[in-house]
Parts: sequence; structure tokens; C-alpha cells
Amino acid sequence: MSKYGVLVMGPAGAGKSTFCSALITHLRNNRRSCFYVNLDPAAEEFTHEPDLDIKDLISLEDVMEEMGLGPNGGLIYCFEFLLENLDFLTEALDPLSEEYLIVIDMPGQIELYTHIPILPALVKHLTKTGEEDVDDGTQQAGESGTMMRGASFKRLNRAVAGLIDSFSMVSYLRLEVQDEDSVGEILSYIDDAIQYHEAQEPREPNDEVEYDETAGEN
Ligand SMILES: Nc1nc2c(ncn2[C@@H]2O[C@H](COP(=O)(O)OP(=O)(O)O)[C@@H](O)[C@H]2O)c(=O)[nH]1
Ligand SMILES: [Mg+2]
Repeated sequence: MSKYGVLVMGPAGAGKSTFCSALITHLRNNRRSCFYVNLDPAAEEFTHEPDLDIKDLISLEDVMEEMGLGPNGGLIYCFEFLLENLDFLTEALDPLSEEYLIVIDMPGQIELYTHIPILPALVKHLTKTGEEDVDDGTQQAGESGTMMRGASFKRLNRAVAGLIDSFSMVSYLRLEVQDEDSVGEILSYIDDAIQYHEAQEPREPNDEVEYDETAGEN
């Protein structure tokens, strides 16, 4: 069974957690299932309590105290620990059905992305979970020793960039976090990417939601 998620990344203070919170509010208002994962060991206050919190695996405060590390070193330690204990993620995500949107709130410290390969390792693990057809081709290409150079390489690059552009695989979207329609617009891009509506078609749950504004609990 496939699972779908949003990995929210960006520099510290960019608004990642604010975006996660707005997205989760929007999903809940529309009776959509979501699972909020906080992977920032330094995050303390949440609008929505995380369903899974890295702090339940390892605490930054404890690490700093016990290992004598500063905040950045401590954060790196926490992530290295997470990578050694990925069952913590897998066990929580495994039972989720494909209707869930998994929202993963990441820390922003640049060291985590530049000094250690946590992101590739994390993404590799997440895309492998429950999937059989993971393609490792990219890594093998680099090792083959037959690197393309010169004009043909430039043409290939241009063609790949054109493809990404034509299919809107990378886009910049403006978010006005207090505007429900703006959050909804971002969600519709996410839904397009994960083909949410195609998967939901037989049950059409959104039709019910849209017209049933008085329905029970949140
Ligand atoms: N003015 C403004 N402030 C924002 C915006 N997004 C987030 N903030 C504020 O910036 C601070 C950091 O946001 P946060 O979501 O915690 O950033 P994170 O470190 O990327 O998770 C908070 O005080 C937010 O209220 C925005 O779009 N505009
Ligand atoms: Mg944050």
C-alpha cells in the first residue's frame, strides 16, 4: 500500500511549522486524515500536537547535557540516532492507510543538510517503506565511470530541465498562511502530485465534506 507525505524543509525560521500547522488545520476542516510528524528535536510549542515526535525517541536537551554538545552538534547527534533507529518512524507510519497525508516537519539547521547525508538516507528509507519498486539507478549511474561531458551533456541537462518545467514538477507557490483559500491551493498542488483524487474517486468523500458544514466533531 502506498503512503503519501509532505516533507517540509527550509532554513530555520522560514515558516515550516507555521505552514504545517495551517495545512493540518485545513486538512482537518475538510475531514481529511493527516499524520503530523515532528522531526525537529528543538521544537517546543505546537498548534497541533504531533502524532509522532522525535523528542519521544531522543531529547536534544539530554543529548546536549550528557554528551556535552552545543545545539547544532546535539541536533546532528539526534539525527544520527534517528537514522540508527528508523523503526521509530516505520512502526508509526506502517499502519497508516493511503488516505492519510503524512506531514513531516523538519528542523532548519543547515548543518543537518550539508555535513551529514541525513536527508538522502531518510528519504531513501521513507520511499522504501512498503514499496517494492524503488529504483536505485541514480547511484549506479555515477559509479559507472561513463560520465557524459560537453555539448551532449548540456543538451541532456536542458532536456531534463525542460521536462521538469513542462510538467510543473518544481514550482514556486505563494502562501498566505492566514488565508484558507491560499492553503487550499497549496494542498491542491500536493493532491495533484500524489494523485489524491484519482485514488479517492470511487468513494468521493470530498463531495460530502463540502456540503456538510454542520457535521459533528473535528
Ligand atoms: N510575517 C510573517 N511571519 C511568519 C510567516 N511564517 C512564519 N512566520 C513567523 O516566523 C516565526 C518562525 O516560524 P516557524 O513556522 O516556527 O519557522 P520554522 O523554524 O521554519 O518552523 C514564527 O514566529 C512565525 O509566526 C510569514 O509568512 N510571515
Ligand atoms: Mg519549526
